[in-house]
Amino acid sequence: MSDPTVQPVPAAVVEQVDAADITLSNPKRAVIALGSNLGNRLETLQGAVDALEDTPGVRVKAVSPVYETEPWGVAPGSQLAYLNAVVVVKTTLPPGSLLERAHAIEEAFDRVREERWGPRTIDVDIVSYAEVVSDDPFLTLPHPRAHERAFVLAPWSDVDPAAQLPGRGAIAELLAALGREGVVARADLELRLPE
Ligand code: A4P
Ligand code: MG
Repeated sequence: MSDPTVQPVPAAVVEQVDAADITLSNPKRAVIALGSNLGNRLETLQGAVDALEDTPGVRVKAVSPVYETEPWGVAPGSQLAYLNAVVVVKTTLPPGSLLERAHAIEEAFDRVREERWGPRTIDVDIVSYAEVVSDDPFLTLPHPRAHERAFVLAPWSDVDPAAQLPGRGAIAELLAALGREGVVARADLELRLPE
């Protein structure tokens, strides 16, 4: 027999706990890398910046210059050039919720995942989140390849020259060691910081 003094909780009161609703009380700084090599690349990058700013719990603090970059990790000539940029945000979302939002933005821009490092309308990667270091494959922090990518480090150093990549050191030094081959500033293209 069930205890008649224990009232069942009406369904309406059972709160849906959505990961994206969980917020932290003190905002954290996160660095997000954007890349596009399909479709209207600049428009898509701007759309991603705007979508980040439209996210509850996310404020875009800085948007980097735009770079045109040779595709990394694929045979030369097999893919179109990328436009890459970096966005610095302050966020009350925990890292997992920020990644969910990144994936939702990719889906909104019809990102198709067919092959690893395949061409894409938009890639939204989390480069770093505060000082968090994690080897979780779902969200590795900092991004496991950021330190070896001038297309991430160059735009990042434009908006935050003194930045450190947790566990890897000063980004200025990482970039100096890598060089900027295949990574060219497109001063004629500009991303707007949302108002
Ligand atoms: N994941 C783990 N850690 C992270 C993180 N810090 N940020 C997981 C974002 N995602 C992270 O990613 C695969 C899985 O990685 C996700 O499900 C997520 O849970 P994906 O975006 O689905 O696939 P992908 O991007 O093709 O794979 P990957 O390995 O993330 O590729 P990369 O390293 O992002 O490289 N060349 C130039 N010039 N410019 C570019 O922007 N980008 C890539 C993609 C290749 N070559 C490029 C560029
Ligand atoms: Mg990715």
